[in-house]
Formats: sequence, C-alpha cells, structure tokens
Amino acid sequence: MQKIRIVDATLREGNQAPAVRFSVEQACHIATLLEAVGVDMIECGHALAGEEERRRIRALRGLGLATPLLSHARAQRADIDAAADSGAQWVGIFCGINRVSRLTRLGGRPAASVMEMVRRSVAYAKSRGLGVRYTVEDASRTPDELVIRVLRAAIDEGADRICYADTLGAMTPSVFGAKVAALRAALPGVDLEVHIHDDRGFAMANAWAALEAGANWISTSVNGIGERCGITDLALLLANLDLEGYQPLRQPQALQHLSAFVAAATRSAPDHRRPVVGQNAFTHTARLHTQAMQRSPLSYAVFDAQRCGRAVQLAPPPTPRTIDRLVVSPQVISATELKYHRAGPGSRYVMVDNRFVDDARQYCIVRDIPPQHTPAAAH
Ligand code: HCA
Ligand code: CU
Repeated sequence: MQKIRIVDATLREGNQAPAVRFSVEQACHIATLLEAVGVDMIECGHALAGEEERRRIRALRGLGLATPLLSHARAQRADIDAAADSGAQWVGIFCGINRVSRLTRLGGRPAASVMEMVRRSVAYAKSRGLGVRYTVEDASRTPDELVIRVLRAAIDEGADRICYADTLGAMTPSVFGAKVAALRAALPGVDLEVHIHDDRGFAMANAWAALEAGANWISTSVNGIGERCGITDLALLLANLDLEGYQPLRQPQALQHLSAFVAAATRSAPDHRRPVVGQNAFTHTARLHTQAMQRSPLSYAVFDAQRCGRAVQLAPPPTPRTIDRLVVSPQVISATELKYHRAGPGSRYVMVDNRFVDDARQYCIVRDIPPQHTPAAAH
C-alpha cells in the first residue's frame, strides 16, 4: 500500500475560517501537536499578508520541528520572496486558470498568460531554493485538459508537488475518483495532492476516493476547519488510514487534545458527535449495545477505541423518570433532538442532546404533549 502523506492546513485554511485568528502561541502549540500525530507538512498562511503572519511563521520555524513548513503564495514574485524570507522551506503557489478565476482574480488575462505566470512563479520559487507545491485553484470547475496542461507546465519548471483543489467542495466521490485517476495516468510518478472543501459534506469521502485513485498527499485541518464549511478532517482521515492498513496512528491521544485545543482557540462549542475525537464517539447507551460491548469491544464499534487513544464509555441506561407534560423550548433544542420513551403506562421521560435530563423543567417549557407526538418506545 502506498504511503499517504498529509499536509495539515489548520494554520492557513483553518485560520481563514470565520472569526478565527490563531495567536503565535496557539499556532506553536498546534504545530507541536501536529508533529506529534505525524503529519508530513505544516501549511502556514501568506507571508506577504502582513507582519502578524510573518511573526507566526518565524515562531513556528523557531520551534525547530522536523516537519517542514509551507507558506502560501499567489503566483507572484513578491509573494514568493516573502515566503522565502519567512523561513518556510516550502511555498504553496495557488493560481486558478478557469474562466471564473481569470475574470475575478486575474484581471481577465487569457489562459495562455496565466500559464506563463505559473511557469515563471514556479521557476522563480525554485531559484529561491524552496520546495514548490503548485495548486490549481477551483480545479474541479476547470476543463480537465486545461488542468493537465497547467500542471504539466508547473512540473516542467520544477514543481515538487502538484495539488488539485476542489475549492467549492463541488464534486461527488465517484466523479472525483475518476478525475484523480485520469490525472494520475496523465502525470505518472509526480506527488499528487488533493485539497477538498466540505460544502456538500463530501470532503472525507472525496479524499478517500482520491487516495484510492492514486493521490498520495491529502490536505487536512483539525476539526476540518476552513473557509465556509471547511475541508477534510485530520483525525478522521488518520483513523481511517489506520483502520484500512495504510499506516498506523501515532500518538493518538494527542488527536483529542488537538481537537479540543483548536475548538477552544476558535471559540467553538465542542462537537460531541465528531468521529474519533468527539466526546460521544465511543459512548454506548442503549442496554442492548452496552451489554454487547461488554461481551465484545467491537460489537458496536468500527474503530478500536484504544487504538484511537480513547476509552469505551458505557453510559448506564437512564432510569425512567416521570414527567407529566413537556414541550421543548425552540430556543434550547430542536424537536429532533428529543427522544420520548414510555417507561410504563402513562409515564414519560426525555433525553436532550443524547443525555438523560435530570430536571427537564430546567431545559423545557412545560406544556402538554399531545399523545400523537409521543411515539412508541424505540428501544
Ligand atoms: C484559498 C483557496 C484554496 C487554496 C488551496 C491550495 C482552495 O483559500 O486561497 O493552495 O492548495 O481551496 O483552492 O484554499
Ligand atoms: Cu481551500
């Protein structure tokens, strides 16, 4: 099985998520944990963007990590100079070539002129001694023939790695897999990365389709954070690679810490349902499930909790509690998060957010539940 390499872009793509701005100290802590879990490259922001970004990159370089740093840049000399001067060993040059990119970001240049920009910038970055990744931004909405031509041009000029970006998360897995397979066939031997947004919820599925089709680098972020709906999630990808026998998880306990730290640093509520790292990911509640889990730890689990640095939690089935009349406040929770159970003739209890609510009156506005809204017990 080929080794799948990961470039984690939490400090670049993640730093572009709404209301996110990592401090130098936070960035350094995240980078140290990223190295601990074994990512192969750490992507930082645009060195040209300002002193704050340059300070972040300098501090990351000062950590002396073994993992190389990549600074992001447009296909312009000034950006590449800033990346080279920042101390990053690599530059990630991104430049789209489809009509939308040319009209909205490149002053209406014709494709031939963009091709020339890419050639010149890759050659210049090589002359500055940088490792070079070239990304076709919005590749998934670019004619395949044009994608291959511009990538070939970048490789001719010495690009060390090429990247196909599904910038809008527009693709479905089977289509994405076919695109990557065609790219792999047209450009054999070259390091091929994919960067996938999650707007349609396919960021993980498309990453998987891509690696099965021959991509050998995947771009990720912690908790999947990034522009809009974010990108492929690091912890889930690592756990899937472990499960499928590609490569074992390294320091898996650090994954949960990384996820919690990034959630706190981005002022996001912890996502209890997040696979692998979420609080509920290895918690079993229904009596049937907890009993089976006691007999065999994989009876209701696809990932081995221990391999993921987690422990199986068996939550005792809630003790039925009689509550007369309930309706959930729409401000607190939505009706779909409610499960009603019949605990005996005429009695009901309620679970909110997957937890048994001790005093439902704290959470709920008390009103009558019409009998047709209390479905028969599911368990
Ligand atoms: C961006 C766009 C980008 C670039 C990806 C890359 C995308 O935010 O600048 O350079 O590999 O999704 O196309 O994130
Ligand atoms: Cu992106």
